[in-house]
Amino acid sequence: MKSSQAAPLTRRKFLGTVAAASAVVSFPAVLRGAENKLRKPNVLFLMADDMRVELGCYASRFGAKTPNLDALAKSGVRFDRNYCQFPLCNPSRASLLTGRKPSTTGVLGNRTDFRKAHPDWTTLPQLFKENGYATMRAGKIYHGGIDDAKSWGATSDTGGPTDDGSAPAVGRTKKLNVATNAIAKPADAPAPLPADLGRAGYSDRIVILDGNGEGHGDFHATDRTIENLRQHKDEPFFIAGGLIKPHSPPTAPQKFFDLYDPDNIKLPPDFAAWPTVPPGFPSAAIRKRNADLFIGRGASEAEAKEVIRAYLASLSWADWNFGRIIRELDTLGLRDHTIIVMVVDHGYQLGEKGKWSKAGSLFEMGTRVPLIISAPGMKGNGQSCHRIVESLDIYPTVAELAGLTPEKGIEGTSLVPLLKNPTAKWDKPAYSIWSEDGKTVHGVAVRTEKFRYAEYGKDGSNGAMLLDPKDADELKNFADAPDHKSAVAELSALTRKYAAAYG
Ligand SMILES: [Ca+2]
Repeated sequence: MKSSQAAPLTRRKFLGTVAAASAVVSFPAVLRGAENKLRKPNVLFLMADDMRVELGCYASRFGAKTPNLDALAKSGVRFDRNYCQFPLCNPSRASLLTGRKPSTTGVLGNRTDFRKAHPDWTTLPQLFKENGYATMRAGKIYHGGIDDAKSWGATSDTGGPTDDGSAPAVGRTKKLNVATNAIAKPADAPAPLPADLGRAGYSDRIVILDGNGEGHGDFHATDRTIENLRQHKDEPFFIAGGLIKPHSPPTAPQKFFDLYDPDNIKLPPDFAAWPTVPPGFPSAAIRKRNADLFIGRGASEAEAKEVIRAYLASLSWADWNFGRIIRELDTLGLRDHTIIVMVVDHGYQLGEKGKWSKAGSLFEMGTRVPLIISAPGMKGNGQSCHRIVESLDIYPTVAELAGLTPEKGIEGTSLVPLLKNPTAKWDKPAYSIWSEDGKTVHGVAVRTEKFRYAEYGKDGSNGAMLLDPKDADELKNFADAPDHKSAVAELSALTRKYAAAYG
């Protein structure tokens, strides 16, 4: 049902088009209520940056307060085991928005623009644009500095900044106590990379915003998304709102800091002052350099608690901004014919194994990401889904919900069967990869119902790790355990098959 008319349609023209085509258009029955007979479902696409599975509705280990996303989860299906394809912004976002694996996009680093190699691909928002929708974004959807003009319509307003933290913020900056930090540097600690040092200026500070954060780009991106909803409420839309929080530096108004007491924060059992490869794990499993926080320096326990508290404040402020957008959707009376998708680019380690970043993490905390899909009328709404799914699956899911047919080459699998029945049979592992240099694959991980397994180097030449989800803190590597031999053989074959696509 691809329309040849790329420009956004006025409501009148749109209704006429749909009426003429109604004989062949078939939307999911649940989205075809009497009053919306001729109305295509809208999409509200919400995205956060570096927001690991730490929401209240995901049983946050630190007790994060996220009432708005918790309420959204209750209205839809919360995917408990959704995995990103790459623990870094640009490769993950390029994969998710094009519906292709990183091996297919060729985007393995933060500087590669997928569009240069693939001018003819149709991205998820572009699919909607080409089917008569008004498509627009505010804030960070693609990676900072890399946007895609083909995805967004003529009426797009880019809204807030897309950068990762250098945007001016109105408020106070609290420098962490670097000068008196007495944490000794391990002899084998490598020097920070120049690119990481460039971010060190904001990696050792916490930003306390004035008021409700009105001076910050995320507040503006939220306002712009609300404005976009108001302006386009009478036509079918795909409106994307992206926040750059809780990406470093941790940033929030004071009242969000007040929600948490650092003295009540219990550090992870494998917390360490510096990135530390746990005994029995391959050295490739943990990069010895931090790339987001504590760059080039150790973390004292007091600092670690202060930063975790600030991350939680930042996360709660992001939740508050998402809440403003969702409330506006309700005020406009659009909820009943709007599919809401909330997703994150990748996970994060908050001091586990001494790591303060996502980069290189093929652990659960680096690759597991929140995913909430609230689509009107789905039988699974209000439930959580424990099946293994991938962010790659979002493209075909949203397309199917709107009755649109994706182009050939999309590699994900629609999750609509799980939205209807979250316990439906499902047997599809999730894969994530890591590249140090943006060119070569250095690690491939697979997640099945029973295990998480990763191999480093070609054919595992730099080691392997087998994690048992029952070991929630991922403290033990079972890769060499005699009683796990057959599982390792099976999982190794899966990662090597997956890696073969990279040559
Ligand atoms: Ca990110």
